Amino acid sequence: MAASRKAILITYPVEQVIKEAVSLADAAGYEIIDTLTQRQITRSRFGIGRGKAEEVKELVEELRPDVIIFDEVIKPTQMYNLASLCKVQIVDRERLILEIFERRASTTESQIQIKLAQLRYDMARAREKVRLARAGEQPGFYGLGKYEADVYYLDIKRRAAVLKKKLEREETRRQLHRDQRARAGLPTVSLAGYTSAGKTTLFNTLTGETKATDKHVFTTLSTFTRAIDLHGDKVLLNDTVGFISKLPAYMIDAFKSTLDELTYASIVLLVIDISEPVEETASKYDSSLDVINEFKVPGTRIVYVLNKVDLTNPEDAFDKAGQLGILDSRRVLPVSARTGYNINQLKKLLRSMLFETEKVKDAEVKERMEKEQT
Ligand SMILES: Nc1nc2c(ncn2[C@@H]2O[C@H](COP(=O)(O)OP(=O)(O)OP(=O)(O)O)[C@@H](O)[C@H]2O)c(=O)[nH]1
Ligand SMILES: [Mg+2]
Repeated sequence: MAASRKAILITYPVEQVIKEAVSLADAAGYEIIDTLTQRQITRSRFGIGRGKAEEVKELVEELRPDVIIFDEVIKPTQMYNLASLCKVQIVDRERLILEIFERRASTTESQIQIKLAQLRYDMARAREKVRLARAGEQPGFYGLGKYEADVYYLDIKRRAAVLKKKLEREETRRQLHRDQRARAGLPTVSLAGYTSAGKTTLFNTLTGETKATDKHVFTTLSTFTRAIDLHGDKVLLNDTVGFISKLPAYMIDAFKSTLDELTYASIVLLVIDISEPVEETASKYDSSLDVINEFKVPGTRIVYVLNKVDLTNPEDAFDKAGQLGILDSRRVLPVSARTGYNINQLKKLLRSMLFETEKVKDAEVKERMEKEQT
């Protein structure tokens, strides 16, 4: 394996935020050799304050990193200013996520999606970057100075349009598959949730597959579908791409066709890592809901899977779920995808939601009638 590139990380002084940034950097193939934190990292000139920027500059001279990872979405001017002060390339949060996707994308569709997302990232910054590069090139801006801003912008736009067409063809193909499945009459259950929540592990446990799972973020970048047997009735189970906080809208857009499965699913299993401290679980849960809402999944179709309960216990899991505000729902279940704890319960719950609604309604009516009679 290639030696990892060295990076200095700039992020917020919050443990979980640092942890996630390091994990992202790791997944993109960077080794963090030092971390600087500041409460505000979206300030005017450098993103960080002047004093902090000088501190970074000194660290760069001392440690000679390949890049600075800036764990926020910053403006081209801020990136340019920091790059020219420190004489090293800046990789912001979006760029970092794009780099991970680029390394991981293995299917044609995800490769087109990632290229398109990269072009959208460049497009939003094209004019500004060319203007800055013409004023004097800096790391990360090399070669742009020779362009006319509009020519560069239009070139990116044209390439993006070509990719969009290709992606539409892939989407049509996917739609055909979906139609075939619909004709087969099988309901679909889709897994969703924050990256590393354990979706693929649960997928493997339920299907007997051996799809790759990993502690790294963004292990899964394309959708898989397999049939599973719910004590006699068949359903299709979908594994999907994980979510992450501060995922820009265009990136969700780029993966829209993959995540579209959520819109068509009869049930969405929202997988939540319940073993983490509740603040962490809560912020990931919020980010997940944001994405799920994008796809207009009604609340009644969501099952909350409190995963990794083997690392804690069911009481703690329910307590945390309560703090997230999802306790009163009947569709909450602590499970362990790893040990298999409550997996049968999960299957029963799915079965009852998908196939026994009528029976349940009948039973309810019967019960009410009996009550009325007494
Ligand atoms: N202890 C424990 N670990 C688990 C459980 N489920 C998953 N994991 C671990 O959590 C990590 C992430 O699991 P994945 O299944 O790859 O997570 P994912 O949600 O598919 O992640 P992405 O594909 O990146 O979105 C792996 O190291 C798994 O072994 C569980 O129930 N208990
Ligand atoms: Mg996965």
